[in-house]
Amino acid sequence: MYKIEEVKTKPFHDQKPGTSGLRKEVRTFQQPHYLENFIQAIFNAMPGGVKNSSLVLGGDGRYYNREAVQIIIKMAAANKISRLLVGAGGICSTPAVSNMIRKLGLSGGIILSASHNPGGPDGDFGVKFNIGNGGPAPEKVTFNIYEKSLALESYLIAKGPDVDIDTIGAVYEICDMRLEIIDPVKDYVELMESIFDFNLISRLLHGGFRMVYDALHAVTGPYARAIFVDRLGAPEECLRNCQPLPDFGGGHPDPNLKYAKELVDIMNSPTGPDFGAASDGDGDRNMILGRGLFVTPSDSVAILSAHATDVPGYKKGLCGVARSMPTSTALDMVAEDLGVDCYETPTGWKFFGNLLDAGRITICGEESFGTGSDHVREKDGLWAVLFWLNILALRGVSVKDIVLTHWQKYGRNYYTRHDFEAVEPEGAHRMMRALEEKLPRLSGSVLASRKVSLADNFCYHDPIDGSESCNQGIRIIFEDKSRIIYRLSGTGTKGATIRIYIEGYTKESSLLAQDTQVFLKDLIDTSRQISQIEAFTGRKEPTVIT
Ligand code: VG1
Ligand code: CO
Repeated sequence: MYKIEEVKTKPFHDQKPGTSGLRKEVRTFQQPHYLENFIQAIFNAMPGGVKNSSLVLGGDGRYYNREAVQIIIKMAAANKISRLLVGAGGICSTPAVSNMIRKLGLSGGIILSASHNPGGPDGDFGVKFNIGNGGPAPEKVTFNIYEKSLALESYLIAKGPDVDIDTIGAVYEICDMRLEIIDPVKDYVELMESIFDFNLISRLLHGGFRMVYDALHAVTGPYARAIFVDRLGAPEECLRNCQPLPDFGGGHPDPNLKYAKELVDIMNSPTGPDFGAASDGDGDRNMILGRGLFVTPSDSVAILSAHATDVPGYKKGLCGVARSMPTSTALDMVAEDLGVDCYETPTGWKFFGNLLDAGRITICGEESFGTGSDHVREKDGLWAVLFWLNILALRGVSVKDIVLTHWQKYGRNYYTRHDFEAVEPEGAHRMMRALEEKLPRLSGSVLASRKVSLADNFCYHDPIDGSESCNQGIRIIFEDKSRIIYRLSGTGTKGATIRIYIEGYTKESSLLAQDTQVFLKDLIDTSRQISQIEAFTGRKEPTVIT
């Protein structure tokens, strides 16, 4: 019924994977051969080759997800992949894919998602490739994929009818490939049960404690229903926007103060719920809110690490922790207190993989609403939510109590990220080059009455495989622990996105409850002056502040 064809093609030159996979506008992916080329490049670059390989495939349900699944099924069969598992409906969250690869010992996985970017015909689409450890392909693999994409002359596809991907348990033979349609939720729920004290959390949710979870119409809806309502017994009303939609209901599936504003408003009401959380398009990010309080992701990873032994899965303590370079140094102080190592990696989850595999770290996180542990090789939104619930259930206190107690002990790292999106790329690159040239003069200088202790362009030396990843962001670190960091995004799809990360630290108890933008005002002003961002880009104010 299926006939393998070799289709002649020409390489596209813009298929270089960014921070996490290839992310482009849907329209770009809809061009003839565009998706096919990238998938063929992945198959050609697969570590270990395609022969006898097994893959899992799923996506966040965004526009073009179903079409892409059909194309990839037929290409996998033609390329002689031996076993392909597809999440029913073409659905699977990023952490669930990671779990599936590990649990079933697969060779890798393909995730169809542009994560937190908007969806729909005018939105974005993306493809991520994960390797056999369950994590995002490391740079040596993504560089190889790119090289293969540039050399492509043809791709293989099995021509034939579309497959019914909606029946869990269905098994097909396509060419010589075994195709299985699987439940994308079940194994993930079992994994969560093996880590957290579900009975304790269930008692909390039955005892007057009110939570609300917002899936932003993205992939975590079915996972949240299975866990919070079906398994833990929370009322249905605790779920918001839990029906996945191809255009995410017109919103950005990005859990932050701007794009999850409805949830933030609910949590800011004096009579609001005790706990609020949200996740992104593909389910790997999380936002945590208490009543009237937003927990910064940098604080969240520090607090979870400090309370790790509250959770059955981490009873033995942590072997080490890690954070991405722009993430605040709140985690470093917890690590010092626990007597474990704290690693600093470039932005992007792929850099945690080696440390996790080598047993050097247990928990890690990024300022961009990503938190995770060695339970999978991706950041994991619902895992972070359950971690918080487990701590709250055990301690019987509020989110605010936990956060204030933490600040009193360690001090507070005020933190904000200013994003300048869709900037004209030429200006953005010139600004970064100018900053780089200024670095030697900045070291040791005094800016707005703070002495600069280090100014450099971050270069990472992987302690496990010795690889080097340079040009990962401009760091300006001051003697009082304040930091200003500049990076260009690797996930934006329109023009360039400049991210400026600003951090200030205090241990003064009278200064612990300030407004973040007010506390950081002089550092924010300094960050604009040093970079001359307005002169280079014409932008005065950021598009998004988190
Ligand atoms: C952004 C975040 C980064 C995160 C990446 C992928 O990358 O800053 O921390 O790992 O998105 O997250 P960039 O290059 O745009 O700054 V996800 O939820 O899109 O997998
Ligand atoms: Co994501």
